[in-house]
Amino acid sequence: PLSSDEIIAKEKANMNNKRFQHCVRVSETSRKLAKLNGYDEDKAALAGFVHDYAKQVPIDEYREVIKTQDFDKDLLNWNRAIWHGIVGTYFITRDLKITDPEILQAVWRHTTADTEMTTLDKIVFMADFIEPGRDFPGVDEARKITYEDLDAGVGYQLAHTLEFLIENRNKIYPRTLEAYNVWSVKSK
Ligand code: DGI
Ligand code: FE
Ligand code: FE
Ligand code: FE
Repeated sequence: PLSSDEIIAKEKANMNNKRFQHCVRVSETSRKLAKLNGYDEDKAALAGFVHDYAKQVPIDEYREVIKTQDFDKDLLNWNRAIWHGIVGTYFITRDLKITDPEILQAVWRHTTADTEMTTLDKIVFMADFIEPGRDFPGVDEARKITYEDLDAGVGYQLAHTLEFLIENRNKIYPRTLEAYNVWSVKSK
């Protein structure tokens, strides 16, 4: 495996400083959420740190990887917003030599969420949304809810994201909608 210093150097070289600072804050927030939820803090901090590793990979490179590696070819109909988590796992394994399936799954799910989420999946998903650099209407409520109840935070974020996507007439990734039905909808 690579040393922490090597991972930090590679991450820094793969993105602009603004995104690097976001990744540092997601790492710190993931550590905090891990402590609150009885999860391995170092593992959560690493997953949070690398979650956006591939966010600035060129589109052509993504298309090439989706075509040649074992990814659902329907991904070619999507964009970097969806690719950087799912296909980002490929670049994280290739470049950072991280193979821990729990970390890779949390990165995979960090944008779209999923119908079933592990504690680590939820930690990274929520840390990305509430890290201290985030500033949008509702973020303080999101922080309060998430620190009280991680699952409630997931439901809040998915409803918030769906509202945002629909407001802007964006295409909804089906898995995001399925996750919303599980985590955000009140029981009958
Ligand atoms: O990478 P970050 O900006 O830190 O955060 P993120 O990975 O949560 O990405 C958020 C972006 O992804 C935001 O612009 C909304 C977009 N997104 C999330 N779910 C969907 C989506 N975009 C589309 N088109 N469809 C989705 O279902
Ligand atoms: Fe992201
Ligand atoms: Fe997110
Ligand atoms: Fe992020």
